[in-house]
Amino acid sequence: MDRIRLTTAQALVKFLEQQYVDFGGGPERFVHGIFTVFGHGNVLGLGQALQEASGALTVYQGRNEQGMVHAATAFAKQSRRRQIMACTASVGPGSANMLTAAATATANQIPVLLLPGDTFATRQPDPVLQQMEHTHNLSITVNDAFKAVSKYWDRIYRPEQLMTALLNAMRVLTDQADTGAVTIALPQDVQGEAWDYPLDFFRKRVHRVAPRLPRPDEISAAADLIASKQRPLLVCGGGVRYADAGADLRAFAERFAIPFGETQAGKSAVASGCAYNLGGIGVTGNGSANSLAAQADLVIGVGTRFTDFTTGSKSLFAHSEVEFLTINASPYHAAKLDALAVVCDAAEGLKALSAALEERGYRSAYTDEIVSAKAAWETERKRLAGVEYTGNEGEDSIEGSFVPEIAGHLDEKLPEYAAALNTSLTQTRVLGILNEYIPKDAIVIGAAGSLPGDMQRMWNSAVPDTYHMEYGFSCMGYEISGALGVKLAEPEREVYALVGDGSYQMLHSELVTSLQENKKINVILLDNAGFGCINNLQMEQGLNSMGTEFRHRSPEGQLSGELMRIDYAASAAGYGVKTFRAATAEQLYSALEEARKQERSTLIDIKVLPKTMTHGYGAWWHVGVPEVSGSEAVQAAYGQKRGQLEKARSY
Ligand SMILES: Cc1ncc(C[n+]2csc(CCOP(=O)(O)OP(=O)(O)O)c2C)c(N)n1
Ligand SMILES: [Mg+2]
Repeated sequence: MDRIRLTTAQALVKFLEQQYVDFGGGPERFVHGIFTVFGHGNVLGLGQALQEASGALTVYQGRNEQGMVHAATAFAKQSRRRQIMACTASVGPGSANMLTAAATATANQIPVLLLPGDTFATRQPDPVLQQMEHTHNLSITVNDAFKAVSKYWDRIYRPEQLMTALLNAMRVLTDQADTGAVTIALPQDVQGEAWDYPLDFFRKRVHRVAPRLPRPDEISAAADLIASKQRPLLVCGGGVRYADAGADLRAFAERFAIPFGETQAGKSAVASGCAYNLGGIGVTGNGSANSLAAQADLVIGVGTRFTDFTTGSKSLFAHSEVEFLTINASPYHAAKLDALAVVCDAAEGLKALSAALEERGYRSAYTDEIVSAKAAWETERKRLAGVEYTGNEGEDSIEGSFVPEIAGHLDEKLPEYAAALNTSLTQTRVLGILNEYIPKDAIVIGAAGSLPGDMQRMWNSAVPDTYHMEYGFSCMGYEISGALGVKLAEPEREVYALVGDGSYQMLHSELVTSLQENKKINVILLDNAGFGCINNLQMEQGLNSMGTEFRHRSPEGQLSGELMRIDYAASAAGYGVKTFRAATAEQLYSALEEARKQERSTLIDIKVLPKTMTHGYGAWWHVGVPEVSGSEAVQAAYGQKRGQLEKARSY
């Protein structure tokens, strides 16, 4: 057998360069590049290997390990999991910094290959710089923490272990049902140790990823179930997008007159304009989708994990005889809600089910409900997009209420907010303007705070695959990092990260990487002076506002002083980002227009009135309300929760 003498790290890079996937359209490179933050744990081993490599992997320089892994995850998500990135961090803190993003990738089932450096396999220098010493078990390192957030985990103590580790890594990274972060920990000495690897290990490998086909008896049972129902409703999940099944779902909905709601991951699989697309469903869904969901006698989940946000903590699907049918590549997710499960690829399942239903001559019993539901939401959406703060004393200064429990206090508070932020813009108006003025084929990215809810409700995706939301983990800090990953995946399109002031403060380091790479991203920052959605949550459940607004400490010692005034535009301008400020609709229009003309990354610092996000629309969310409290408001909230729980399904 021909052999080649390489270090572990050199062998790793050589192998990754040779991995291809074939989803039916011919082989394509699987690993696009590698994000790095070098330190003593990886620069000499993996760093040297990358320097000597053929250059087939593009080497990126990350700024923060969490940020770079989010970027890598967004790249793979936008590539529909058909191309991935690797990420390497040093040891100790550098590796630990990747944990949050590893969890984000795994929660969202997005493949990413993580290569943290590790402490010495020989233990000769122990404790090496940044080593954590566990007196009861010397084999535990910081990297063991990745076991909880990875779909495959390994540590390479000997160079020859790399071969089985990498073959298993590829199995998981290309899995269509059960993928996520793959962590291969690389002790810093082993990275540089050599071995005579069989040459054949480095041959070009094409991983043929075939869609899982449904079994005919499963399809037949599913078609019989649908045929027995009058008012079925589809839930379009992320699996529809990964399977490239948007057109199949649309055809299925149109042929059998079945409306569908979109989850955060599934949104934009089909354009919003489709007559059967009711838009966002669930806790952050819209009133119309949720009202049809409440009346459905069959819920057909396609490629969805049925999270609490989609099911209203299992209370949304309230028809007395509702049953569940699922089409999912993962047997685990397919079995949720005690559904009749068809375990297969979304596109294949929909095609087969369509043929079976046609044989049965099926059509739903809806008459004009779908049209009127869509029209009703469009009216509400337009209202939201138009809401302005007039500032007129004595009259209603704002039209409509946003957060019902707070509406009573809102008029009283608005003048303070308006003065501190020097704005008259509501968040819903900003969303309306953005949706109207940014290019239809631009990609919008979001993750946490109140924006994902507003976007799931209000955003019209005119072009498929233009809505990129990380809501499997809802991880603050994904927005800007993710925008970079999306731009790397789709360099021809404009990308817009919609980010709250809280998320921006938490993590925006990859903005600098976007400048370095000349990959333009647009940051749309909505400054409402706080953790707005969490403030809503605490106040709705009977608590006071505490620790969720950005206020100075008061003379009394509480965080209840003046609202902080932060110039986010100035912060980004320092990096070299082209920045704009907007506190009126006109300023926002012109900032968007100018931002379009820029070649480098931009940021629009938009001041919005707190509490002017969307809220409500008929779905319950089960949260941890205290059972005992001296506050009547908390007691009342607990009573409401008990009442809701009685109506919710328990499994
Ligand atoms: C990493 C991380 N930490 C904490 C949270 C909990 N959390 C969810 S939203 C939120 C506040 C977000 O504030 P901001 O970005 O300003 O958005 P807003 O709600 O004001 O629109 C927090 C702290 C989270 N989702 N992610
Ligand atoms: Mg905020």
